[in-house]
Amino acid sequence: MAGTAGPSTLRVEEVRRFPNGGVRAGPALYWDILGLYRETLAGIGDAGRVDGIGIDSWAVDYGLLDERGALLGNPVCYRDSRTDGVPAKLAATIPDRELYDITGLQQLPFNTLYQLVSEGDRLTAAATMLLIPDLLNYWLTGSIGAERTNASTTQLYDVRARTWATSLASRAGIPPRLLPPLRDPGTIVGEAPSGVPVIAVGSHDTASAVVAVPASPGTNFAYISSGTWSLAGLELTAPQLSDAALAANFTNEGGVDGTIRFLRNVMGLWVLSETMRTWSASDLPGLLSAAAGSPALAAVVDIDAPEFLPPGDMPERIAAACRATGQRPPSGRAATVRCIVDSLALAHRRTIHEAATLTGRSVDVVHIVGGGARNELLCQSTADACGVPVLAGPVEAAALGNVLVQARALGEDLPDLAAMRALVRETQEIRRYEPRGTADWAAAEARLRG
Ligand code: LRH
Repeated sequence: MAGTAGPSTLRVEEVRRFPNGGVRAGPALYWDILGLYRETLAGIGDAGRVDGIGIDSWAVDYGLLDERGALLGNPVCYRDSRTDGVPAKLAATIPDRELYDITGLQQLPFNTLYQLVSEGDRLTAAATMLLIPDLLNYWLTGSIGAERTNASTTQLYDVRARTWATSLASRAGIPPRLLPPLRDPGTIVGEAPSGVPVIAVGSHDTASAVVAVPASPGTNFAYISSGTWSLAGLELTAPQLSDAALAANFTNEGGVDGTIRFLRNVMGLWVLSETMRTWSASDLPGLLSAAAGSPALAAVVDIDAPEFLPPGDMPERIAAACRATGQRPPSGRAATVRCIVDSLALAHRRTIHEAATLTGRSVDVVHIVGGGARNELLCQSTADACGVPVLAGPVEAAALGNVLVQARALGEDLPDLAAMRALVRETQEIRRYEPRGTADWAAAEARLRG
């Protein structure tokens, strides 16, 4: 994406798009990291003259470098099964309560901590671990470091001290030498070969996306960064590490300007994209409009159940989940898509209600940003399920948040998140969905329990 930010302008446009997905080779599911780097370079070329470059990507995944800075093996996709059983095993050494107290992170089997533990002996050859955006930054500039928002997703970062949790790493068998110096969003990483500065942004895509949530000052808002995942929760100024937050499996990820994203990973539109892959279908608008004509809440599943995490035949998994809870599985494509969207909206409702309860806050409006903001059925269903208005947009929130942080680093007058969000509000298309009281979401929630 190429973008412009400030003083009263904000826009991004796509200059290059390429597919990204796991590549299964032998027993493992990898990322094609060199292909991604090649396309990144080509995209930078396509963008023409720019004042800065900032890279954000999905969290948790990494490459290991040897002493010389050469990549040791291909980065593994977090949906790979190599961490199966690792969290339970590690809990015998580091109890969940203690781990949460230090890192504040939601237990997800693919957290970097568990992935590194599953590397075993391979770690002895490694000198450095770089998360995906840090790895691409290193290749572009030669500079090694760990941008803080993404570091906070590793479960190796002390959320209160804002440092690497080195003694925790040692206890888990991870050499602290792997953890590179931390850098803040807005600092200069180095120079690309063209001489353009490479700037650390909120390199965790969700951190960048939440920068661009167009919340008005003084409103009680929740957000959902909706794409492959739905990241649903609240913005706080300090981590919330209570027993109740641990039990509800909420995360405290670090945001731009020291904010905390108190949220849960909800399985997201991944389930729909995998369903379409199973069907070899590509007409998303057609499927969604057929789904809109299919009855609401006919069948719902717990979209957050672990069986929906790995790639595979989602329609079959959905049917099995319906049977297990005494519901008739959806029949046909329209009803299946309706079931996925309704189930996602139900998970949004549950998560936002929990976030409000756990923090003692009220939620008057839910912002949906990211690709899901384009999905009218999902936005309306989320408004209906949550019982509050949904403000949908911008779709390209992560790119906008990325560009805003770069612009500030380059001297644009965007002193804080409020100023950045005001610019998003003034310039981006945002659509409002009012809640309709036409379906019984509480009864649907009860059906999940069988
Ligand atoms: C969204 C995301 C999310 C992480 C997941 C691995 O793209 O970064 O915040 O939990 O990918």
